[in-house]
Amino acid sequence: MISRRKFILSGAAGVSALSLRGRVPVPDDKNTDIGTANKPVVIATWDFGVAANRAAWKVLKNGGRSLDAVEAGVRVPEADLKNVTVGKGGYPDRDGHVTLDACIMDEQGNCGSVAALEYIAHPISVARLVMEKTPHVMLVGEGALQFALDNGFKRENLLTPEAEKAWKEWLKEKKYQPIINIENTSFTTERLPGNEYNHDTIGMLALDATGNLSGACTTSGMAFKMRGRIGDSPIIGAGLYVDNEVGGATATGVGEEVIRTVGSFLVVELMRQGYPPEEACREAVVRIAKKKPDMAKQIQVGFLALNKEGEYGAFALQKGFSYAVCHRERQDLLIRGKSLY
Ligand code: SD4
Repeated sequence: MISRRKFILSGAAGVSALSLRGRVPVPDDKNTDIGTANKPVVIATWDFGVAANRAAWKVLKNGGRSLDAVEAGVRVPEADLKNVTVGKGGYPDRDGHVTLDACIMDEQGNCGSVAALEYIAHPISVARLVMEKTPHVMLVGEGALQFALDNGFKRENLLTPEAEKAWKEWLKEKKYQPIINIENTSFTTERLPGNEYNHDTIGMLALDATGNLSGACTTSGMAFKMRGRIGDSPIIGAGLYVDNEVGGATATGVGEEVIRTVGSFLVVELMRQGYPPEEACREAVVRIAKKKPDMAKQIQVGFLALNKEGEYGAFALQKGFSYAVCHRERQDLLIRGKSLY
């Protein structure tokens, strides 16, 4: 359990002069929830990112590779049975199956992904194996399960009694509609003061001591989703994208809207054009809002980004988005992300 006292709530963590590399003007909005850290640094979505960052930091502080750090980091919420949106203990689909999505990307542009994977508690490690041991990027469903079992992963029941109870409760009305931060529930980690909602996918980005970037993203997806539904989280370019020349980005929230905008790729490309991380995230959020203004007011989407210089930032549609940052000077840093609404 992490003490709330150790959390540092910050709206402008270590603001620095921003290095704009491109010609594209920065949007004139003055949100400056932007931080800079010397490498190594790791950032992750939501309050549970604090505990995940700690595991990643153990790798980074000893000069380890960012890829190893992000895998170790996101395995923490994957193993947390009280976390109902990632890994074992995640809420099932509408038919009662816990199906997990995850992807990982390294500094060389290698990537691996699994989607609709059942019975395996650590989909991120299966995704890494897809990246490293197969000529493919993505395995889904039965094939992903078979690959995991063939490679020594343990088959286990991922539906906890708590998640089953919540599913049976949901069955009474069967309301199939994404509601802002619906996945809120109790967590082992503390929350930001005033942050009622803590949910969703963990997306993590790390810059290691050698200056290499990697990212990971893992989720049980939208609670009580249709059987077969896959969100943005395992889709390279949507839920996660890393370009070692520029930076990385990851997404959380209603994946359909992230896929429609190829959100994480968009954020990275905006950073390539010179946008600082928070402004790049903001622009991606604004694009979603512009396309479907009415819907955008009712759903949550958040982006998180880290560039090659160790500058980081985030932006979301709705209030309540938080992200965790860890580097040499500041560990257990938790930041309330800015939002459009
Ligand atoms: C997804 N972005 O599957 C993930 C998590 C989620 O509401 O559904 N959140 O879309």
